[in-house]
Amino acid sequence: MSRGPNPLVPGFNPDPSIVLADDAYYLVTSTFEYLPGIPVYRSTDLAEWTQIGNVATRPEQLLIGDVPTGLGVWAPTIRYREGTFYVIVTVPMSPKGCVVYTATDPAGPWDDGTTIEGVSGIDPDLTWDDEGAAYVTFSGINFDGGGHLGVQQVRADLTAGKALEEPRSLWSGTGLKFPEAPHLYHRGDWWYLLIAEGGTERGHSVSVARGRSPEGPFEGHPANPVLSARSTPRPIQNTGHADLVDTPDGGSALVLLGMRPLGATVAFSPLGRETFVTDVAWVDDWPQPEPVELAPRAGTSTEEFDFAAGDLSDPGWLAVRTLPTEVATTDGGRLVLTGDGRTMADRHPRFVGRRQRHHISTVAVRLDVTAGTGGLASRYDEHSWYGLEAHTDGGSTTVTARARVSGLAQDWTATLPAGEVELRIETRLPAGGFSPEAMGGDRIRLVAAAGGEDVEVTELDGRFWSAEVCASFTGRVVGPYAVDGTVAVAGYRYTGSESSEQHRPGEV
Ligand code: 6LW
Repeated sequence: MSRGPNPLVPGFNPDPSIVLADDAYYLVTSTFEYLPGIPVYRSTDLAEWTQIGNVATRPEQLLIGDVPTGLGVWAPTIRYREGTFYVIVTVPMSPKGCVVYTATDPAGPWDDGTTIEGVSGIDPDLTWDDEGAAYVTFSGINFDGGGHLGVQQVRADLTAGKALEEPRSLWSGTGLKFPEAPHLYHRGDWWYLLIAEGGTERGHSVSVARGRSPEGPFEGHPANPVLSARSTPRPIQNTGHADLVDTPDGGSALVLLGMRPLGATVAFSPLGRETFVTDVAWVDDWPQPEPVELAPRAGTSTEEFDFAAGDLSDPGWLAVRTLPTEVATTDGGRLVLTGDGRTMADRHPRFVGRRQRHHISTVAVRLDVTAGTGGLASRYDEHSWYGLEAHTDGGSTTVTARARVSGLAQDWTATLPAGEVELRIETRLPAGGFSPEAMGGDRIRLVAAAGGEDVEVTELDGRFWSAEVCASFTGRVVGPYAVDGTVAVAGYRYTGSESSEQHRPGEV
């Protein structure tokens, strides 16, 4: 039985990095244009995780207020040394560039970060040699149009914020595209360089090399890539971007990103890139990862917020290019969002949300929309989202279901009695067998309930809001929004579960 559960940290949680410090594990993932940025998850057994905070809780730590969609926070690395936690990350298109944050408590607060000049690239790793010299190893990119430069490295002065030398090229894999996500480890007599190659789609792979010094030269594993799900019917695809850690039982494991595509032949992943785990054996001083197995947690997971004071302080709330507290306030057990005409199609929607973490899920909000127009949306980005929007006028509430995909728009309308309205987004797995539904993606019901009436406003084909179609690096983030006036949210409830019925790509 391979290590699990898998997904390990479900929902929109790509590019995981992990560190073991004082008997606890800490794991961080990418957040792109969302704030707060870089969630910090903690576990004592490498199996069950709690989000204890975020690295970037103040906008000045990231400067992504107007960052293009898809950019922002890419691929952090977390490390621990002599009582201090370090997170190094690149924020492409932000003046922050390649930046290192430190904290003594990983729950925060983290400092404002120090930009390291002289690192042009993505996916930075941080390690130290035996003398304490800091090495930043990264995937070099010429941002002036010169493309990928392979895996590079500099020694750096983390306090002064500068590279101490010109980048040197290290080993760059077997020739697959985009050698990236490097991590460097000292173990026994060897330094190991773990990288991703093949790109973050179905070709994604983990390759490894080793050398006697952190600067190389590195020799690749004869059987690279040592892990990939490409061209297999495995239920977890796109596996790559891995980080190595010791397990509680004295072994080794990788945490890595992967996707759970739904569908028999062409398959689609509603939840985007999630974090998985797999065991690693050591054979002739080489790491040999096990294939990544699907092992979802059993039972139903529930999250409920009634917006009594402080509820928005839960670290799982996200907003777009700004903090949740800039968009919404809590007032007497209600979450209040104020619209200013901007919609979910705007780069700055009046929206707060949480990650959808299960294929079978319901998100329900109870809204007072007598003083405004707003609703409940599920967002990949401003081009790709769906939801329900409501407004009460006189004796009735008009509910409009909206579906948006890359410039395509469709709306459906229903009329319900006036009064508090419950809006629900429900997702479920597609039917199996040879049915048209089995061609991929989940099914999405948009439901409204008021005055004792429960109306399915529409049902959507979830393929259109999957990582493969949205190409947005994110996942689904679901929550309330306001367009105009004031929208009061009386409660937010999430329930989610998985089924052993998930289809495997290539199987019918
Ligand atoms: C990340 C790179 C990648 O920096 O996608 O998975 C980028 N591959 O390693 C954004 O997640």
